[in-house]
Order: sequence, then C-alpha cells, then structure tokens
Amino acid sequence: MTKLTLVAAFAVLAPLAALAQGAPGEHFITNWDLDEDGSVTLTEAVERREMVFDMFDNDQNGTLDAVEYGYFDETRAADMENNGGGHGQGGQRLQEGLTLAFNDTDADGVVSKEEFPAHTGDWIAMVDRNGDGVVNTADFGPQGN
Ligand SMILES: [Ca+2]
Ligand SMILES: [Ca+2]
Ligand SMILES: [Ca+2]
Repeated sequence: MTKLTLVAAFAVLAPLAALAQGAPGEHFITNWDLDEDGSVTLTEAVERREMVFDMFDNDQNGTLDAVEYGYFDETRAADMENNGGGHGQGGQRLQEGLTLAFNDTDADGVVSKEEFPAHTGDWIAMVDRNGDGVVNTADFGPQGN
C-alpha cells in the first residue's frame, strides 16, 4: 500500500470509528441489555440492578451505606468520564436514577436490597424519552433526532 492510499483509508475509517464509539446511550445499553437485543427492558434493568447491588455491598449486610455508595458513585463517575460521550441529557437522567437520594425510599441514609431494584420502574420511566417502555439509543442524543 502506498503512503497516499494509507492516508485515504484512514480518512474514510476515522469518522465511522468515532460514530460507533459515540452513539448516544450505547455504552449504557451495552452494559444493561442482558439479552443483547438492543433494548433494555424493565426485567433486564431489575436483574442488572440486583447484580450491581451485590457488587457494591462489600460487607454483604443487605444495605449500601454511605461508604459503599461512595464507591458506586466514584465508579459511575469514572465510567461516564471514559465512556459517557454523547449520552447528553439522557445520561444525566440515568445518573440521577442511580444516586443514593433517588433510591433511599425511607430516607434512612442507606439503600436496602429491596429499595434499589424497587426504583427501576421510576428510573426507566425517567430515561425512556419516547415512552415505548424500553430504553435504547432512541432515548438518548439530541431531542428530535
Ligand atoms: Ca434487552
Ligand atoms: Ca453493606
Ligand atoms: Ca424508549
């Protein structure tokens, strides 16, 4: 391959790569769409939340306290920094629905194993912009896209 054709090939490929990485909501969907059909259903989100809960409940006492939740917050923040490009407004709603305040129903400062998945419905409703009951890339990105 001559130098010129190599440069041309990169010029063609680069925009495609950027698009694949930056598709709004794609990183979230990759993580939460358990059957990989492109949409996150309520059932999948509940199951995934239970997995996340167990992952961060270090002492396995059935609640996420402020310290454990702090790790969860940090992990999400780092993840959004690395992969959250293009999530936009949808990404903010996603994050809001995963905070301690959103999930602590009885406001006792910890989130129980019952409370965390119980908020999945409210969370999906908040992120499901087009109201079709599932979360997919159509719910992210600029309005009216
Ligand atoms: Ca799915
Ligand atoms: Ca705990
Ligand atoms: Ca939707």
